[in-house]
Amino acid sequence: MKKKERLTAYQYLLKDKLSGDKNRELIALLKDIKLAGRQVAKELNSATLNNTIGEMYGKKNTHGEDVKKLDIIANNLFIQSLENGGNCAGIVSEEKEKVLIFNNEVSRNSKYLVCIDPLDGSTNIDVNVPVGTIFSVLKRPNLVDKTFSKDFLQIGSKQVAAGYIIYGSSTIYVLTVGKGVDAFTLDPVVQEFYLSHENITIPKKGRMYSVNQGNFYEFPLALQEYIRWCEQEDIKSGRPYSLRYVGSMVADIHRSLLKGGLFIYSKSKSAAAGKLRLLYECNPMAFLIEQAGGMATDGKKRILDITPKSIHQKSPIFIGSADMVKQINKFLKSRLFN
Ligand code: P6P
Repeated sequence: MKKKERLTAYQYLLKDKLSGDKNRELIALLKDIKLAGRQVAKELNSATLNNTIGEMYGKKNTHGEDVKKLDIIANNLFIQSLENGGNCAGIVSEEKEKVLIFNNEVSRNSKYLVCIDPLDGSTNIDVNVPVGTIFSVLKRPNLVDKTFSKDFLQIGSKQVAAGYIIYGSSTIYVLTVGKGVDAFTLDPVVQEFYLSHENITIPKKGRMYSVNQGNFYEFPLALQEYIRWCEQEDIKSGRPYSLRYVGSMVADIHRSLLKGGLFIYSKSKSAAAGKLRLLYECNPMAFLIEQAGGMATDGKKRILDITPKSIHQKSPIFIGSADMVKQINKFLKSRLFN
């Protein structure tokens, strides 16, 4: 029997989803992201031995969160690969307060912009829990003028590509270019990502909900009611559901994508807009999950319809299996979610 050919991410995209000259620059940009992903995976795998685990000597990021040494290492690797690749005109990064516009001749004329969380969930690195990179690709709205910060403030439905790289027992690059979702697993020997999951669809139903239960009494009453509903026994709907919460968005979303489930990061008494950022966490995950047949809202509207007002703007997010998002939306539409 003919052995199934192993296609690299580049070969797979070139063959079908990004065929044609018009997509050459986007495929090249996605390769630049993969390169940095491979470098970050190597840094993570040797972090304990290289003493790059831990905080950056009390440094805080723009959001007041402790910065890990690997946050900075990952951020620099992605900036270096995207700037030198020449396929991206500028980036918004969780690790940088302001927009970074690339000034070299080639990048300045690129068609694309990238919003990125270089290392999401980095608080988990010290305990060897999967972490990830989350990225979103936008088209520059105006190819004549130079790039400005406002060019990044596009609604999520305008993304041309999005995805994440999960650094776990395997390093897996999960990607959508608006034609479904595919995943590519890193072969650590040849250092290449090969197609491993084609046209992934998220189960319509699921029995796992993912929320930081410790915030329960800070949540709006409507969300408290939904969580209590998940805990009740009801054979017909498969309840009680199971609570699974890694504390790393990429890991919780990856499980939901493959097994079905609902990931929740809500607003609360101490976080009026939740914690996760729209441009480089909520939007890319919402684009990818919708492409896999799931849904993503902020409790009132579709994440991809939100007009961003600032580059680090936060949003509540309820994302995952379509039936589970529809179910929680019934609870959240009540006046008890205001
Ligand atoms: P909490 C990691 O810090 C992160 O940004 C996401 O990856 C994760 O889903 C969330 O924060 C966890 O936040 O408040 O539950 O610890």
